[in-house]
Formats: sequence, structure tokens, C-alpha cells
Amino acid sequence: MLQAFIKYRINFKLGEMRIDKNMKNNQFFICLLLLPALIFLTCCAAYNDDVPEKPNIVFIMSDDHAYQAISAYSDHLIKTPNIDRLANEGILFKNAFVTNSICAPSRAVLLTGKHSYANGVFDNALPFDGAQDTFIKRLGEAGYETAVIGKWHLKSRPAGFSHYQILRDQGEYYNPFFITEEDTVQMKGYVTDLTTDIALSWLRMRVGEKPFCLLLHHKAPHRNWMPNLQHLALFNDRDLPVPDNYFDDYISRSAAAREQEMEIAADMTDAWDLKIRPDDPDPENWDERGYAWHYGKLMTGEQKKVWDAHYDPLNESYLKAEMTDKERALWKYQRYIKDYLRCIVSVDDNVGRVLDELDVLGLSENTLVVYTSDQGFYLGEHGWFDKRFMYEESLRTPLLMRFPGRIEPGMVNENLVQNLDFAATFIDITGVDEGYGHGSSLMPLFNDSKVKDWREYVYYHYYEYPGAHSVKRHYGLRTDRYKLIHFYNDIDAWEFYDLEEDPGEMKNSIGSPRYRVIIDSLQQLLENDKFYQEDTFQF
Ligand code: SGN
Ligand code: CA
Repeated sequence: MLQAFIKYRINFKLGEMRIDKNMKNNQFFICLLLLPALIFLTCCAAYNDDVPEKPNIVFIMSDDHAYQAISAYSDHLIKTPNIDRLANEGILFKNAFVTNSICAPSRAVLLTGKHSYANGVFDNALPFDGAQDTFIKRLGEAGYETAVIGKWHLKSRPAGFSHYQILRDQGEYYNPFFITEEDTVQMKGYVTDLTTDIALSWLRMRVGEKPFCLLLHHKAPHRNWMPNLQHLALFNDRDLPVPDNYFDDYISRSAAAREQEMEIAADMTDAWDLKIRPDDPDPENWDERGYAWHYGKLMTGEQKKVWDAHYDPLNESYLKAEMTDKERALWKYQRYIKDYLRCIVSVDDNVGRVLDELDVLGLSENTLVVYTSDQGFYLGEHGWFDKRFMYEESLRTPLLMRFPGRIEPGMVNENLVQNLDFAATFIDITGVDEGYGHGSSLMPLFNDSKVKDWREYVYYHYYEYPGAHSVKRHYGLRTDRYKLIHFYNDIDAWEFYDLEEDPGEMKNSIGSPRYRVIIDSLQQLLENDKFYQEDTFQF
């Protein structure tokens, strides 16, 4: 409406200029008398303008936020009232998945709407080729103002955005550096608050101009899960529930599950993950990680004091206690999950700030708000942290959307959707085009709990091996009930799960005659889609 009004105002001014040049005096005075009526009619025309305004997009993506830690999905760990607002006022996707469960690949899929084999970002080390087509460029061409603020991690500068202010590399929790087109500036404060501050300033600055698409990308709750100082004491009064399969022995699965390096008990480091200072009081003697990373590299002296005042006494009693291996593994889980959830409290508060600001600016009605993560995460299931595997916790990602007037409040959808669908959805809702990339627009799902004519399986492919956490390369398919996975490279192993009977994926049923027919048909589907196969990417 505002844009239409501005447009009319400009046309009217041009009209005035023509009157001045070409008309005689008496005609000019007649015009002057008619001026109020003309203004009135012009305003009415503007207000009756039935050309709908282009919708805005606010896309909030956190890093490694497990759906298990969003109360709209399950409230056994934490309450997230602000993220839940999106579900209450919009739609929650129960079955949202990624195509390749790590950071940079997921971000490349978001921008291009294409699988890794087509966008070129197979792993976290490869740079994104910014010359390729993205939905952001399409929106820009259609008159949108576009911005990315926060974590970027694509190893090349953002291309095609009107504005960017991105974290350096993976970003720091405390006093992080932000990079813009002009410079790199360190900002004092906590990363989740700062990222939101910057995004809100950008929103305030640009209101009333072009339609916009804002990508607000949080660093949190990425490893090493450093909470804001004011949240350090949260959850201290209780133990949090431990997943049933925390002490998984991986017995029926392939070597891939046994040979990973992402076990809370075995692979977390004291200084970095568990916030335990090395014994030696002289930091000069600490190993590189202990010294450089214990507080994050950029904490101030004041911040370190508050940090130590919280962790030191807790660590002291842990270090003094005589514990069995099992007790130690459980202690580590509690330390991990509490820090992780404390980071989520900040993320949730800051989602609330964005929603409030959209209200204040009068933008809520015409803005699609999305909350998601670059992938899911293990919160102790199978004894793990991190992601990468095609098992449920990291194949899935949370996805909630609010779009007043176009999504009924309280919708829950069960179709199989993917991060591959974002680009097509944004292209569709803005009316820029129809169809984009390998995904499908989610618009037909907005007011339906399960659309019939929809994809019957999702395809997944993980490539970063050898690499961090030693998760072997694998690909596979997941239907609404079954999952088939093939691990390859230095292994050749198949796994199959019936998710209805075995939701925790504890029993690999690849050899079960009961599933022979369904396994054959899924293998056939993989066979038919040759380009998904193993040789698509070589290190
Ligand atoms: C870092 C972390 C890993 C994590 C990757 C990828 N190690 O390397 O634990 O898997 O990032 O994460 S750390 O010691 O540096 O914390 S991703 O989300 O960017 O893909
Ligand atoms: Ca991530």
C-alpha cells in the first residue's frame, strides 16, 4: 500500500510540472481550484489499488539447532515460546529434511535450490561459486532488496545481495568480527544478540521502500556451545533427560556407526567442549586448544571472570569426584546439553525480538517468516553430538513458517519437504517465477496437513570423508516409513530401517527377508538416478 502511495505521489508531481509548462493563466487557476479534488481522487485510487504488494521474507536460520530442542516439536528439554509462536500463528513441518547434513553444503542448497552435485559445494572446504544463479539474484532482478546477516561460511563473498554483514569464517560467540563489502569490524557483545541487532537496524532503515528478503543466520548453537553470560546458570537446578539410546553399542549397524568420532563420552575435549580449564595454572603450558580456545579467542578479561566464576566450582567438584566411566559419560552429557540449551534460549529470545519488531514496523501482515536450521543435530542420541549421518536426528531439520492470510494458524504438515524447496518457495510466493532448481514450492502445502500429489521420498548424500568426525560417505533414500542407506568409499555397507517399528534406528534390517521387496525397489530407485551416485565427487 505504502509503495503504491509513493508511486502515485511521484506521478502526481510529474503531472504538476506538465501543467506549469503548457497551460494559460485562467486554465491554471481552474486547475488550482480542482486541486483538492484531484488529491482526494488520487489518494482513493492509491488505497483501492488491488495490485497486491509483493510479500517480504524474513528467513531465520540457526546453525545446528536440533528439532528436539524446540518445544513446538517436543518440550522434554526446553521451552521455546518465541519460535513456537510461528507454529501457533502459522505452520510446522513435521517432516523437513536436508540433502547433505553440514553447514556450507546446506547453505549452497538454500541459495541455489539444487543438490550438492549441481551447486558444487560438496563439503565445508569447497568455496561457493557466486557466479551461479541463486534465488537471491532472481529476487534482486524483480526489484527486491536483499540482505544476509550473520553466519555465511561459504568461502567466497556473498554475490547478488544488496547488503551483507557476515561473520568471519564460522564466527565467534563473543566479540565477533563482521565483514561487509567495505571492511571487517569487531563488535563487542554476544553473537546472537549482535546478529539480531544488525538485522533489526537493516529492517528499520529500509522500511517503505522496496519489498525485501532478509536472511538472518545465527552462529548459535554451533559447537562449542558458548552461552551468553546471563544464561550460564540456567538448568543448573536439575538433570536433563538422557536419550534411551545414549549407551548405544551400534551392534547391528555397519562399521560406519562404530568408527565415527563424535561420541560425547570419547570425543569431546575438556577445554573446548566441556569448559574445563587445564590443571596447570600457567596458561603458557596449556596445549593449543586449551589455551587459545577455552574461552573462545576473543573474550575480554571481564567476560572471562564471569565465565570462570560459573564453571570453575562445578568443574572442581567433577574433577575431585571418583566416577565410573558411565558416570563420567553422563556428566559430560549434562554439561553438553545444558550449554547447548542455554545457547538456544538466546536464539529463541532473539526470534522474539524480530517478531516484535515486525509488529512495530507494521510488517508482520505481509511478511513470510521462516525459522529453520542448516541441519539437525544429535543431542546424545546414539551417544553423539554433531550431525552428518543420514539417521533421523541430523537428516531432519526444524521448519516453521508464518504468513498471515496465506497460512492458517496452527497448521501441521506431514509431507516430506527439504531445504531444497526453499528457493522454489521464495520464487513462487514473490511471484517472480514458477519452478526453480530441484525442489518444489511449498505453497501448495501451506493449508494442507498432507498433500497427495507430492514427492514420495527424499534423496540424501554426504561426502565429507575423510574429514572431521570421520563419518563415512553415504547416500540413500527416505520414504515416509523406510530408509535405505549405502556407505561407500573405504567401506561398502547397506543399512535399512523401518521407522515405524524402529524410530530410534537401532536395528539394521538390511538382511531381513520381510523387507526384501521394499529394499529391492528402493535400490532400484537409486540405480535409476545415476547422477546421485558415488563418483559424483572425488577429493
Ligand atoms: C567445526 C567443528 C566440528 C563441526 C564442523 C562443521 N569443530 O570444525 O565439530 O562438525 O565445524 O560444522 S570445532 O572444534 O571447530 O568446533 S558446520 O555446522 O559448520 O558444518
Ligand atoms: Ca551446521
